[in-house]
Amino acid sequence: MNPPQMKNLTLLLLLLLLFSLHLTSVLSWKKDEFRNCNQTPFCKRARSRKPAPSSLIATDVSVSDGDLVAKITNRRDDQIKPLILSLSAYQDGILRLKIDEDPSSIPPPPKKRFEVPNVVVPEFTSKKLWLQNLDTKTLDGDSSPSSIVYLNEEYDAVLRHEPFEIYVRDKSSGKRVISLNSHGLFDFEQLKHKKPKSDQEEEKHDHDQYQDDDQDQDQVQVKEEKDEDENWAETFRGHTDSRPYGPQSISFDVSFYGADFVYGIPEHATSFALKPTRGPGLEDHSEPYRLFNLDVFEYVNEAPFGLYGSIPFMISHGKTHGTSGFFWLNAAEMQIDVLTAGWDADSGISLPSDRSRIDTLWMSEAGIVDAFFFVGPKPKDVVRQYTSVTGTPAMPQLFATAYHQCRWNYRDEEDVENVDTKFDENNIPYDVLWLDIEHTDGKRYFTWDRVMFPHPEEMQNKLAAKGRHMVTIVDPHTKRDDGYFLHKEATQKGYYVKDANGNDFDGWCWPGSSSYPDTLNPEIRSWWADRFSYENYVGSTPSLYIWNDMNEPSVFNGPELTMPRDALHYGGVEHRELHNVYGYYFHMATADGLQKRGNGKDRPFVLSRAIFAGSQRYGAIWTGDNTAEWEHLRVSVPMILSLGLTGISFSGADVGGFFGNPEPELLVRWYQVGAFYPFFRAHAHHDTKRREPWLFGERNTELIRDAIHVRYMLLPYFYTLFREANTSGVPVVRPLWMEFPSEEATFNNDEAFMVGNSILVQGIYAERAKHASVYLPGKQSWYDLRTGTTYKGSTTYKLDISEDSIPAFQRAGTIIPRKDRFRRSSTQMVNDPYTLVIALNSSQAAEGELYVDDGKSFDFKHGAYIHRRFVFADGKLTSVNLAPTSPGNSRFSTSSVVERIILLGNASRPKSAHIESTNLNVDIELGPLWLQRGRGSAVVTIRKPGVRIADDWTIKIL
Ligand code: NBV
Repeated sequence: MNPPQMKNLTLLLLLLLLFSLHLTSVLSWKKDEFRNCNQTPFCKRARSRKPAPSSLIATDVSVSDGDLVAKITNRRDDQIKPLILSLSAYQDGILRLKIDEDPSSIPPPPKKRFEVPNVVVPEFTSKKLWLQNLDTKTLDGDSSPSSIVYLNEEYDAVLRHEPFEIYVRDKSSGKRVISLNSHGLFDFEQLKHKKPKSDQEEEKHDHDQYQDDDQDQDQVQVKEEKDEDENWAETFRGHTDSRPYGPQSISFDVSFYGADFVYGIPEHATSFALKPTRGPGLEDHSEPYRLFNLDVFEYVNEAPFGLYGSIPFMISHGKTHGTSGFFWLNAAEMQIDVLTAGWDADSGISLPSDRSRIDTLWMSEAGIVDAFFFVGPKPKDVVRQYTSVTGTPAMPQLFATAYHQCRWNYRDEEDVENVDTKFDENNIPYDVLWLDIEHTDGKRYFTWDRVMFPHPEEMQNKLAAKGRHMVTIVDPHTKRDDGYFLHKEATQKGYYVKDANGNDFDGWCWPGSSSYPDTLNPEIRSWWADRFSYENYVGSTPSLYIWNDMNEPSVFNGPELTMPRDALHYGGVEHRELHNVYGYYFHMATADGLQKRGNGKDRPFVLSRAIFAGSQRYGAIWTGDNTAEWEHLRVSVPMILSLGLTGISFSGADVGGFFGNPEPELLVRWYQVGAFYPFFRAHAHHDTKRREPWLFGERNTELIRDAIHVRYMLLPYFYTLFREANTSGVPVVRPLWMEFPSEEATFNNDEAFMVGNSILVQGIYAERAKHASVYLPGKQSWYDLRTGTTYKGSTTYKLDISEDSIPAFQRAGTIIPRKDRFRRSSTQMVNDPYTLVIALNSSQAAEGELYVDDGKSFDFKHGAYIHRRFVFADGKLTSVNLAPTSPGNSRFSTSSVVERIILLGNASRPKSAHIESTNLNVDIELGPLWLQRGRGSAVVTIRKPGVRIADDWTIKIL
């Protein structure tokens, strides 16, 4: 070996050593590696302020371009430059508030603050209600004027001039819904230019002249210098991030009225109803909810620490007002306190006390105020209002709504083939097989390890022949290897994020030294999207889809395992300003790439770990690296509920738990709950034992098969719900109170959840559970999903539990479409006949819907779909068309028929049924509700009515 070779080898060994040391240190979560509020200067500052009447006032209030505009001035300090404010109203009860620095101020701000682009959907702007006249008056009980903005028939918004406050109120009663700055905590740190050292010296000299020469003063001075230094840089665990514009944080208080609980602001592994973080009765060191996208290894339960995604949208719900929401479009680190009653006891502030109120404190490191108030008042109104701003969830392909099998890693082509065959041998359907980072050539994404995966196309085509798909992983960290085409091109084009000195940022991740594409820039996004064309991604085929991991972004040697806050993006944006939205743009560009490739017709499927508000438009998300523990199974439900409430309907947790080896019982229970997750995927860390469904003995295989079968039977129902989410924003999996908004007993229940409006599922989260306590809400009854046994509503039951299944019920008054024949994959079930399960209510009536399209293309956007409403009343079942039939629409049809109709709760015992369109009579028999297990009480079954789901028809029970 020559000396340069020796040197390289030593360097490599050293790096490997460092890397393995680093890995062992991150493989179990250490709180200390992440900042807490006290170690985060803006959070510490904001939390130390006390509530008091605000010294801010709104001046120069006028109407401009359909908005209410004003200046926000500090009446106690005329040295502080006024801020500019605008208030705009949008259709459907939405108020948008913007506050920023004034570009025309003297001196002007050193740069424009970051306003998050491409999150608000373009259609939203057309919903603006143009304000015509200024409506300013002194409201009852006030001493200063307020300006009023019309929102809708029931609600308006009020800008109170002095002290500055904004609130939305119910017009008829005058009662408040949401307010901002009612506790005077609004604070906006304006950008500064760092003064040259000479000026600082001069100031110090001037200052010295007025000081006595005693020791106390010296100490004050040292502290001031330290504070001054802290303004321009911040240090955490040996990392120093420069702050070229000084502190630039924003904070304010928001109050929700008529509220019993607040929810949302994912992603945290916590309860669904957010627990208070500060105020009387809580320990001093309790932390606020942190929104900062981080790669947290082995995260723990019940922690407000930030995980992989951030959605700064909070929803309140309560008996008095109903539901309302507040969304702050801001991508910098955010911290949010939920305050306990009495936290403001000595503030001298008295707010209307006629309604229960929850106060919160919002703090962000940078950006502007761009906030949206949603008036509700029903839960589904709020999600509709929010998704009209950030977009409704994308409509997935049918295959993506079925079961996914993943592992880090399926080793090679033989492994893939074996796993695939075993599913068939064990009669377990699955749709997608996933390949993790090891499938690549040295973690160079868009490449294949040619020894392990020499025939990628052939491998994918074999799966595709059974109607199955493959997903490969593509992460943002790009190996800095001059021989790697992606790196070469990105370097030449200048497409990487830069460090504070303007060089390509170089961080450490799976491939070693890595750089990161700057997908904030639309040009770079378009380039990134083109990487997914079949020509560019060699070895990819039309049945291959993508998984974006580590896009927080994860940087092993960065502060808190992410990118330094002073890294620079397109347009001079500091990483601190956009951190939480980095992964979103990466996800967006990847989804765009899949949409553009080939014939450009197929809907993309991209799973992303990092998320931001609006991620629902680009694909699915999962809750990251959970652990094979019962508590992680339990917390998966509130996590998925929170995501759904904040727009991200297509989400799931790793079934089985990523880290560790689940006991078979836990694995089975996880499959039973996971079968109802919107995104249903099993996944495992490479250090865990293999855990494909057939590896735990015959009985457990049977139980897991059964759980997966439930999902496949219910696919028509799930697909219909995905379409509902796609059109209205209402999530597939919802909290009970979304369906039963006035039932207090449901408000903090996060162990049970609704799948659509018809199915209630109660998870089992404990070992060897023999009983479960289940609350069934509403006035109507519920039917056990498998046995048809009836239970009265508004009652808590203590149910006996077996290993076979978890409690799940169909709500009386609903109709669920199913497909009961089992195939290898969802694709192979496309033409299968349907079963309709009619759960009759006390009036012997029920309703349900079915949505069907080609499961793949965008033709549904041009009307190529079937959308039926099934109505059962007066002994007749009718299928009504819900799809528009305008002549310009493209057509979709299917010859699929209804092969079975099951009636639950029928008062009489009918003999036969008459099909009006064909004038035929068919038999009515007693049959099992749940075919596969052949259990449960026999129920009334209309066999082979043979009506096509595409047609109008009526069936009369005789
Ligand atoms: O790519 C490897 C894993 C992946 O399996 C997992 O799902 C991601 O959340 N990835 C994280 C990186 C390493 C985790 C220890």
